Amino acid sequence: MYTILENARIVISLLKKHNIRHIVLSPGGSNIPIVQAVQQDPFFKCYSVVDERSAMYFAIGLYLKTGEIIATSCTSANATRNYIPGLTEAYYKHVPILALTMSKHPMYLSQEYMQCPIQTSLPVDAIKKSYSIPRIKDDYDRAMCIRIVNEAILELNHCGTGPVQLNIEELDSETWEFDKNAVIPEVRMIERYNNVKKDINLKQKKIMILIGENTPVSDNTYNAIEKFSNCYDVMIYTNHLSNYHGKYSLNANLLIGAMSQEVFNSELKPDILITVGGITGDYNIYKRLFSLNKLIDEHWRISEDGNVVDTYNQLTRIYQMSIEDFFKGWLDNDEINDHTYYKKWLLFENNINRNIELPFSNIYAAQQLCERIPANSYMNYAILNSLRSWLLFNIDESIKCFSNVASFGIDGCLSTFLGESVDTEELCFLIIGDLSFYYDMNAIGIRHIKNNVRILLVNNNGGVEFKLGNLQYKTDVGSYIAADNHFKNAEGWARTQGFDYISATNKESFNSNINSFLGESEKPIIFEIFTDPEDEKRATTTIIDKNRNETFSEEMKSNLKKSIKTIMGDKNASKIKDLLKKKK
Ligand SMILES: Cc1ncc(C[n+]2csc(CCOP(=O)(O)OP(=O)(O)O)c2C)c(N)n1
Repeated sequence: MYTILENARIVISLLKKHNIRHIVLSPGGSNIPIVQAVQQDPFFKCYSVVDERSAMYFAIGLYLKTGEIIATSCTSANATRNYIPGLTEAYYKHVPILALTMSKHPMYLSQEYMQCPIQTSLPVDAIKKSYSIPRIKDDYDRAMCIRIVNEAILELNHCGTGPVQLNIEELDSETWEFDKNAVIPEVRMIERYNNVKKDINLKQKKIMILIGENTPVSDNTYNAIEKFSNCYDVMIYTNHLSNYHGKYSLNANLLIGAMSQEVFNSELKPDILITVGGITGDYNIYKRLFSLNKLIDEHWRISEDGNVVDTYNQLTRIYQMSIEDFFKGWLDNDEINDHTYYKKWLLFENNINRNIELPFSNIYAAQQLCERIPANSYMNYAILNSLRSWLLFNIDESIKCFSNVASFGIDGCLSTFLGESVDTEELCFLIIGDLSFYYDMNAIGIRHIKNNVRILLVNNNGGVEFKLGNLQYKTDVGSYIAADNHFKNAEGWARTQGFDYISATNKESFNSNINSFLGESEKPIIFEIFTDPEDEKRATTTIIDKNRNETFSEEMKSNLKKSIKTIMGDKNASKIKDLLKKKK
C-alpha cells in the first residue's frame, strides 16, 4: 500500500535507483506519503529526529561518517524553516543532502490558509538549487516530475557537492490517503558521466547522432565524429544549422517531415540517440523523437555544461565532457563495413523528390536559389517559416548557416545577420518575412553594413506562419494574429539607407532578378518578393504530400497493394494504378 500521490511515489522510486538509502525523518502530517513508503521498505535506513534543526545537523553528521548522500523529510509550514541553520552549514561544508519538503497546492499561497508559508524560499546560501514537483494530472506532469526528480538528485554532486531542496506539492485531502493497489513506479533514471566507460556494446546498436545548432566544429572534433562513425552503424542527422557535413551525415528534414511516425518507428528509429550542439530549430525531427512513452533505448546528451536537458523525454545519460573527448572515448580498433542503418536512411532519402512544380512562395525561392548560393557564403534564416522552408532543400557544404533558434524571436534576425556580415568579404544572405524585417528595420541604418549583404525579404502580408494550418477556419487570423496589412514595401527605406532594391511579384520577375541578387554589387541589396499566403500554404502541402508516398516502407507499400486488390479486385486496382501514374 502506498500514497495516492504519484509524484511522491516517483521520488521514492528514484531515491532507490540512485541508491540514496539513509533518510532522516521528522514527524508531521504533510510528509506522511514519504514516511509511510520508506518505513516499510527494507532498502531504506530510517532515522527519526523530532526537531528539524537537529534533523538537518544529524544528517550532516551521518554524511561525514558514511560519505553517502543523505535524504531528509519534514512536514510543511514552519518545519522547512527549521532546516535552514543545518542547510547553511551543509551548504558551506559542501554536504550533499537532499531535503525533501512538502507544500500545499499553490492556489493556497498567501490566502490565510493553514500551514502555508512559502516552502521554496530558502536562502541562496542554504541550498545549491531548489526544485519543486507538481501533483500529477497528466502525462506531461509525469514526464516533468521524472526529469525534475532526476535532476535534483544529480545536482547533489554536479560541479561540486552540496544540499538541494526537492519540494513535493500535494493537497491536504490527499495527504493521508493510500491505495492498496498503488506501486512504486518503474521510472527512467538519468545518470551523469564525466568519462566514457564502455559498458554497452555499441556494435549491435543503430545509432543516431543529432547535431543541433552549431558553429562549425574544430577539425579535431570533426575527425573524432568521423572515426566514431567508421566504427559503429551511425546515421548523423543534420540540418543547415548543424554546419556539419560528414561521411554519414544526412539533411533529412524533408524526409522526416513527409514520413509517418509509424514508418519512422518501424524503419528508422535509432536504438541510441546521441545529441550534441544546441537547439535544432527543427520541428520535423522533434516530432519524431519526442514521446511520452519509451521510444528509444537510450538518449545520451553530450555537453560540457552537464545540464539535465531532456528534449525528447527519453534522456538516460548526460556525458559532461567535450564532444571530441566523448567520441574519442568510444573509439574502437575495428571499423565496420556494413553500415546497414545508415544505408536504410539513404534508401528513403534517395526517393525524395525536391524537383517539383511549386507556386511562387518562400519555398519556391528556396528551391530556385538553394543550389545557386555561391560557395563559402554565409546564410541566416529568420525563425520558423523562413528556416523551415529552406531546411527542406540542400545547400553547398561550404556555406555556413545560422538562425536565432535559441530564443526564437522575430525581433533580432536582421541585426544578428548584419553582425555576421561585417566580419567577412564573402556574400551573406538573409531570408526573412515581412513582420520580422520591419520589426528590426532600423538595423539597415547601421553604419558598418557592406556591399556583401543580400536580403531576401518575403513579403507575404503578415505572419504566414499562422495561416499554414487550419486556424483560419476557426477564427479570424489576419486582423490580429498574423497582423496583415501593416507593411507595404521596403523600397523607400532601403534606398534611403543606400541599398539597391529589386522586387518580384511572380516567378518570371523573380527568376529574371536572381543573377543581380547573387552577383557582385557596389551596394548591399534588398530583394523583396511579394507572395500570396495561399500560395505559401500550397507550396508547403505540395512538397510534403508529393513526398509522402516515397516514405512508405516497402512492407507498407505491399500491404497497401494487397488490401486495395482485396477490396477492389485486380482489374480495378490496375485501373487506379494507371490513373495515378498519369497524374504523376
Ligand atoms: C519578438 C517576437 N514577437 C512575436 C513572435 C511570434 N511570432 C512568431 S512567427 C511570427 C510571424 C512572423 O512573420 P513574418 O516575419 O512575416 O514571417 P512569415 O511567417 O510570414 O514567413 C510571429 C509574430 C516572436 N517569435 N518573437
